[in-house]
Amino acid sequence: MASPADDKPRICVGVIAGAHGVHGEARVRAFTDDPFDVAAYGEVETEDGSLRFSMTVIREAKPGVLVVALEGITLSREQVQAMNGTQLYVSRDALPAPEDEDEFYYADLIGLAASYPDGRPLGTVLAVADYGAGDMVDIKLAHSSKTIVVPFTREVVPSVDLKAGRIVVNPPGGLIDDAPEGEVDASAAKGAGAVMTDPTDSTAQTAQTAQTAPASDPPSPWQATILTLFPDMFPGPLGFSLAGRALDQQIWALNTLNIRDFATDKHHSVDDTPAGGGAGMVMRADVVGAALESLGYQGSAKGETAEKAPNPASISAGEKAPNSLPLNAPLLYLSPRGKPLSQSRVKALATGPGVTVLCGRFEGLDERVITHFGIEEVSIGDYVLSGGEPAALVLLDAVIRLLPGVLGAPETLAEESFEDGLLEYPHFTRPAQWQGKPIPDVLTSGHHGRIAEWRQAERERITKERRPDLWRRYMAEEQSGKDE
Ligand code: 6GU
Repeated sequence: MASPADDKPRICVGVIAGAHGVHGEARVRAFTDDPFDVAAYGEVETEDGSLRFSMTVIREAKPGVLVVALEGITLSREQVQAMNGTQLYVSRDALPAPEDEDEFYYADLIGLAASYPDGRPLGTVLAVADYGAGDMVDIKLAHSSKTIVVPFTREVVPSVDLKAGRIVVNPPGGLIDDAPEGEVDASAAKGAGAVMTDPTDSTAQTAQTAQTAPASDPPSPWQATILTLFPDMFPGPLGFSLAGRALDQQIWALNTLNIRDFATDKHHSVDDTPAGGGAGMVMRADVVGAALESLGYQGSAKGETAEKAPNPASISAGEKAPNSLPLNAPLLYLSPRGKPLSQSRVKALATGPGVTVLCGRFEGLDERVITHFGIEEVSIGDYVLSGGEPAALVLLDAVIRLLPGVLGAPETLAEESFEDGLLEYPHFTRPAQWQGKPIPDVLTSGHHGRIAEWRQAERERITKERRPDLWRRYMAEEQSGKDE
């Protein structure tokens, strides 16, 4: 995709990953081979070209994520936060030529004509991306509206000729006839990776440097907005494994707001002693209220459900808030007093636009904030944590794994605990004997019917033993099912 100003290809070198400090510095996740190079190619611009600035790297916050000062532009912390998820592009011309003649920038491949080995036209390269299993090429077929995705391997893409503007593609058998309309969608390509290595002796390739502009607008990420006194606790464990990959792939986006930034006195105090006396401190209504209002939440004097509106104050005219908060994202306050979190609530959150989570600290939050904004209180169990942040991480983890594209095999979701009111059956794998203990015979019998029966019986036994509450509900539902 070209910048609005001209048709020159651009490379995405990084993405804003949140605000840092109080002076409008930003965290940037770098896509460059060496993360520090994210600032090395001169000015960057946003996808729509509306903002341009250069950056100075202050330090690396964690691997691949840099704290940068934005040069030639003055943004408040809130404005930087509102840009969370914004991709930063440089002109293709600003980047050095790939070192190896077998390497290509993704941007150089987009738009090339693809043909079969015998010269018949196949289509046009729409996008190139690494979805996690090596570089893949999206090709819009010449004689249909369909798109196919093929691996960028020597076997499938035996030749790339940039000068001639052509690649040769040997589509794996069955791919073209079988691809149902719309199923293979280039919009899933978020424009990953820029330098790809043409395979020589291996079949898979490595994406090495920056990213190209997306071939089409990616779906907007599921938006997690966290109000906390400890923004550095996020993404924490959610930066790893499945959730971390999904964050990189922009399946979800994280925006943290430091509640302390909304304190108005010179000590930046966020809490005070409880009215009526007693131990501990209470989070102040004015400070937390200002933080929520900065996001566009508008309270109601009667304490009805909070309404959500974009916050015009957070973004100046002419700027785009690419990750502006999703309207109607539910507003939750995590506290041990809340309604217990359930898998069905988690599922409902996963199908929505995102969630805004207020993390409590100290003894609690001034009750007027809860009623004014109509906040839903949620607990993650009957024990007390020192603050809502670990609970927020738990809640987000539970939701993120359900977002489309995060788990490899959705069928594993169907059989897991709570899905139908029963806990999961026990699992076994090799070795067949361990510490004198065998794997139950039925599981190695190959008899699918008997295996399914055994697993169901085990689920019932374990649920009855460990969770009489779930067992009673399960039995009641079985009974009412029979009565219908
Ligand atoms: Cl959400 N917060 C705190 N502080 N403690 C908890 C909790 C939440 N859920 C269970 N215990």
